[in-house]
Amino acid sequence: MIPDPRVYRIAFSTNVERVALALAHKGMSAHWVDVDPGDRAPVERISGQDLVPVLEAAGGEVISGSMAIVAWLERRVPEPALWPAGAARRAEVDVFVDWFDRVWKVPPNAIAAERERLVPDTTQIAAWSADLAGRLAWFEGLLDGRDFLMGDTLGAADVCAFPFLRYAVLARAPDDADPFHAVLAEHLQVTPAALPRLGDWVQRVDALPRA
Ligand SMILES: N[C@@H](CCC(=O)N[C@@H](CS)C(=O)NCC(=O)O)C(=O)O
Repeated sequence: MIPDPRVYRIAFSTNVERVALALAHKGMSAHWVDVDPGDRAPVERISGQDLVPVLEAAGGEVISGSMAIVAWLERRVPEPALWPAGAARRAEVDVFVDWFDRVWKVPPNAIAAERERLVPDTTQIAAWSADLAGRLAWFEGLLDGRDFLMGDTLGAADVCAFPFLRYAVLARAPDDADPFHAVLAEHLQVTPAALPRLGDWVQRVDALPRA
C-alpha cells in the first residue's frame, strides 16, 4: 500500500468522483484539498493547468486528468484490480474509456456551451440530445448478463462512466448549481421500464464507497 495521496477537488465534480470511487475500491483515502472554483491558482501552481482532479503523491509526483489518475493508482496498487487480467480485455476497457472521454462527453459539453450563447441553436441542441439518448441503449447492452459495464466486478469503465450516467437516474444535490450537471439531468432520461439494467447499475455503483 502507498500513503494516501493529496487530491485537489471542487464540490460535485464528476471527474473527482471517478478518483473517489477508485481510491475507495483500493481501500485508500485521500488528503482532499478543496479548491475554490473561482480561484484555480493552487491547482495551476501544482499542475500547470486549472482543471480538477489533480493528484499529488507522497513522493511529490503530480498527475492531472481523472482517468490518468485512476490508471496511476492501478499501477501503484494493483489489487483489487480495476482493469481485467489479459492484454485483450485490458485494451477493451481502454477503448471504452477513450471513447467515453473523447466521444460520449462531446454532446453534453456542446449543449452546455450552446446554452451559454445569447440565442442557443435549439435544433443543434436537439441533435446532440438525440445522440445522448441513442447511446444509452449501448450501456444497457453492456450490462446484459453482468453487474458492471465490462465485467462482474467494479472496473475502470464503471468508474469512468458512473459519475456522468448517474444523472440519468439519481436526483441532483439541491445545492449543485453546475450547469453541466443540469444538462446531464435534462438530457439523460432513463425510464426504468425502458432501460432496467442501466437503472439497476446506477443504484449498484452508487451504493459503493467513495474516498
Ligand atoms: N479531462 C479532465 C477534465 C477535468 C475537468 O473538466 N474538471 C472539471 C470538474 S469535473 C473542472 O475542473 N472544470 C472547471 C470548472 O468547473 O471551472 C479529467 O478527466 O479530469
